[in-house]
Amino acid sequence: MTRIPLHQIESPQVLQDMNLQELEALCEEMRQALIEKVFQTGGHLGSNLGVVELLVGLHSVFDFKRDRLVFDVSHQCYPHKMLTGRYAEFGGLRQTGGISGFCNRAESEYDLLTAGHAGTAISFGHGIAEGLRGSSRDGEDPWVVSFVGDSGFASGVSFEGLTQAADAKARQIVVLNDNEWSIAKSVGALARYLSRIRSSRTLNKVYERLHSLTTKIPRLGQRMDEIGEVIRHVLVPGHVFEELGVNYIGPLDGHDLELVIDSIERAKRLDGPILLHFLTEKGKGYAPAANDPERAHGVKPPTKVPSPANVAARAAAPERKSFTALFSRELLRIAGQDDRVHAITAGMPSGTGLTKFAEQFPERFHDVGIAEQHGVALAGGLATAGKRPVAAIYSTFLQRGFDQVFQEVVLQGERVVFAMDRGGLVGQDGPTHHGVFDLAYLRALPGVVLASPRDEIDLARMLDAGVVGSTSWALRWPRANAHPCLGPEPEFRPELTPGTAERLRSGSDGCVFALGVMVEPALEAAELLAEEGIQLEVWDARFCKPLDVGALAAAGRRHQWMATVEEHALAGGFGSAVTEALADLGLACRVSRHGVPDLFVDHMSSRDEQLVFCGLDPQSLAKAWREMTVHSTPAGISAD
Ligand SMILES: Cc1ncc(C[n+]2csc(CCOP(=O)(O)OP(=O)(O)O)c2C)c(N)n1
Repeated sequence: MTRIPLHQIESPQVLQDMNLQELEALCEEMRQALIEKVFQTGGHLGSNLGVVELLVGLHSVFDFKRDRLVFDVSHQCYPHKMLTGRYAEFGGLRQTGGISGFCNRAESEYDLLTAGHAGTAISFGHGIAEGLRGSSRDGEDPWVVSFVGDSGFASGVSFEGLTQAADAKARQIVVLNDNEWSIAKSVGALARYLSRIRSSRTLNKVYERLHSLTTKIPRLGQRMDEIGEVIRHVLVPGHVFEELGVNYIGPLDGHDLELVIDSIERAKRLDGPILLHFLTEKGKGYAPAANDPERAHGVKPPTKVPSPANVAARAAAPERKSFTALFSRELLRIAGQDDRVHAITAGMPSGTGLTKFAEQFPERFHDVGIAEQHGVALAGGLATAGKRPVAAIYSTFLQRGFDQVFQEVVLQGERVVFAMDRGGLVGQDGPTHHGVFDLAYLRALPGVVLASPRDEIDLARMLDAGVVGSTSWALRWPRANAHPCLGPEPEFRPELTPGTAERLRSGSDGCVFALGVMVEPALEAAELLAEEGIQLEVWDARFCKPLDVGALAAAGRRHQWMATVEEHALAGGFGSAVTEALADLGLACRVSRHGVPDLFVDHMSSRDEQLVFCGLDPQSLAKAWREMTVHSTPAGISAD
């Protein structure tokens, strides 16, 4: 048949009728398309370039309407999206209203798990395999393929899934995409073990070729599966996995399409579970990515040419650095003064701002890989041994380590600083990555201090205070640039004693308590209203826990209405804490809470758009507060 070009592929089933040459040509076309498209919109490049042959191979062997495919993290699912009818939508990748950069159930029946957090594809896949056991009319249970990177594979939950799948003899294939990279280089003993196996690739290649040839000879093929295993054991070192009861095939060149297809076919003939170990090159086919896989993990969207008005506004405004860069700088300063300070990352040294720390203080730096649970427990242990650990974990990923925050840290009365970057809306990554639940899940823990800086100055001060704090501190900041100095210079700011807010503006028409970077739009909204004669009092709450109950009580008595502003879910967040406190005080002040509504906010082209969607921009806040003021009457004051 003549090869169907990529843009005409509406269903992956057409791959089953293509011959090897056609499939190889398709891979080439897909690789070029990936480079072209991802540079237009931004997105994950390196991992996707590395898995083209694996996904073409899988879709040409399996019909994933009958069988099932589950991605781990799923940032490497672009080739899968291209093959499952979404090629034409790549112009809108990660943009408002466009397709997601991750698998998304709402987009396609081929996306089974709306994923973004690593380590779960084997467990989730195992659940599907168990759920489908005995479901097929033809007596053959469907296969479930879990597609996992080497770093996600090394996370604890992957092994929890694998050991159970082995016990249950699940009809499950784990495709291990081993490119030796997480976002940074993969770490840990398992990575070393995989690299030992990797060194046997030449011997294994000889075996695979032999095997591939013999399977083409009728009758010998079946036998070869059996004798092959014996030969392979002689050629290739023993494998931990087989001892666990998992059939292991590999290591295999994941860019040799013929080999990829043959080995998937072979896996189908074995009993599950099977681990198919492929070696791939992150960034394959794009030299700059292959030469620097960490940088090519994600590609930024092209910067738009700013309008002349924006250029002028930017030149007039003080320069802003990212919170990540500022945290990086301040932690280096503090660690230079206090050698008890250790830093922990869960596989994300650059994203969390710890690259320089790792260079400068290697003996005090701990990259635990995608293992937040372990990382937090480790922090508890370090604190017990007299250190001052700073666990730099994105808000969304700290969810994984919540139980360790509870038991190994807070219950022990240990002092750990949690530095939660991406505490807020994240723009293009979308719902799996928004850090909008941390206040809710940490607020319930007795004794934790929850703080959020409004600007560069308070970031440094909060970090200083947290590191010498008498309890654990959790600091949150969003994916944003920090105002260099919002409000008074540091020497005129009140001490950062937990449970104290700072008043930044006076007014008698209503009172606003904002947290973290939301102080800025709150002040801007207040300025907009001041032009109309409405004067608002504005506070930087600084702490979500403990709250400044004294300031709240006084404000609740003085004002007709109050408002809270947070870049966090309204359910259980800062506004909830404030209304609880007012209720405890017996104050029935009207409170308007502004934050992320009770839904999963879609990915959008930018965080700013999401803030507008949530009504967290100055104009929306001003509109809400204008209405509050207009509808409030002195008689409406219900305080005692
Ligand atoms: C629980 C969790 N922690 C951290 C991350 C951040 N993260 C996204 S991709 C990635 C690296 C994934 O590496 P690997 O699993 O080897 O897949 P590859 O990109 O190499 O294909 C990390 C650490 C995450 N997605 N989930």
